[in-house]
Amino acid sequence: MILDNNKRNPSNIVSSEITPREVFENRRQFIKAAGFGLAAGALSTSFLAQAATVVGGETKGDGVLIGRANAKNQTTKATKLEKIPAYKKTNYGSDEKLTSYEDVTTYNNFYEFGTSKSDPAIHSTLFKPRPWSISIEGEVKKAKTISIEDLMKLAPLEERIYRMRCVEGWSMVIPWVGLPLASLVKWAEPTGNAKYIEFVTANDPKTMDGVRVPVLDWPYVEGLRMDEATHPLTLLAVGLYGEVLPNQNGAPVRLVVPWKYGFKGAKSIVKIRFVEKMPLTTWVKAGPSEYGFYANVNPLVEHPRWTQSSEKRIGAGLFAGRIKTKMFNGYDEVGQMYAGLDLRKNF
Ligand SMILES: Nc1nc2c(c(=O)[nH]1)N[C@H]1C(S)=C(S)[C@@H](COP(=O)(O)O)O[C@H]1N2
Ligand SMILES: [Mo]
Repeated sequence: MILDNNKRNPSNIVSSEITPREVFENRRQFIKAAGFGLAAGALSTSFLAQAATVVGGETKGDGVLIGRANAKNQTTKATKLEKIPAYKKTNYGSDEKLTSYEDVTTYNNFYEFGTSKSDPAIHSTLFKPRPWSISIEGEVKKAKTISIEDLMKLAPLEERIYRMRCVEGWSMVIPWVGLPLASLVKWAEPTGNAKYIEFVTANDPKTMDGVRVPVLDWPYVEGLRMDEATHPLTLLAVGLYGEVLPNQNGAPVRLVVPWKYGFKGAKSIVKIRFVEKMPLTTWVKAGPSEYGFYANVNPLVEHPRWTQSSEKRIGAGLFAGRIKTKMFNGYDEVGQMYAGLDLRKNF
């Protein structure tokens, strides 16, 4: 994954942050897609522009796509998002200084909308988070679907202020609104064979320019062990700052697992599968030596290309200096789930 640098361009990602074999595979896939999968007429300007940047062509500024709104005519303030009518406040993180709404909604990782931090806010305007439903499959008594409206009624919505630590070495403090994932798990009625949950996210090339480019193996998939999924800290977020989630933050519903690196927090979930075996997740597939299934925040396990012992708090200011990263991102109560597990091997 990418080191925090707003000005980096996508061509650098390919050369320096994905292993050569993956670059080769991706180029092959891309060439195949361009040659056979898609008729030339189906390629939008922005697809061509983005494809060119990712496959090693010229970057236009900060990887900005051609033929879409740009940062200047599309600010987050322009979008009036619906307030969440009722939710209860909690004590989680009540002593933390919040990251500003502006930073939370304009500095994002959501590669389906592009690989720059600014891309998701700019390029997610065509994405339609409603109507929405999640399909529940696999090791459950009966496969079923649930609408976003019904999901939001499974348990009282609560506001929880959580720290989020990205594997890239930056962090934020975000006031989420959501409900415990445990309440959905209960509603889903998993069978005794369900040992893990797989989360599959939206993959719509019509509204998500980024999925036309094989930087990751789409759709984005994440997973949790059953005890992690039902841990009281694990949240299905449907809002932030008291409003429904902006598209760039994973509307209409995303996972939040505060003791794990941010990439575990799958955005815009469309499918939840209960499974017996550990799911093969997107970042593990992309770089198994760099990203593990557990991905617990751990200052003692260095990323092969950078330190995990400290982090930059977004919005803290130019001279703020880095903060020491805490084991489990400071959520010590989860430690007991990993007793007997070698957290260096199971990183
Ligand atoms: N579907 C999807 N989910 C995703 C990602 C992504 O690229 N696609 N990026 C992840 C990463 S690396 C991080 S740090 C968080 C960022 O969440 P935020 O932009 O809401 O702060 O989302 C995670 N969820
Ligand atoms: Mo991340």
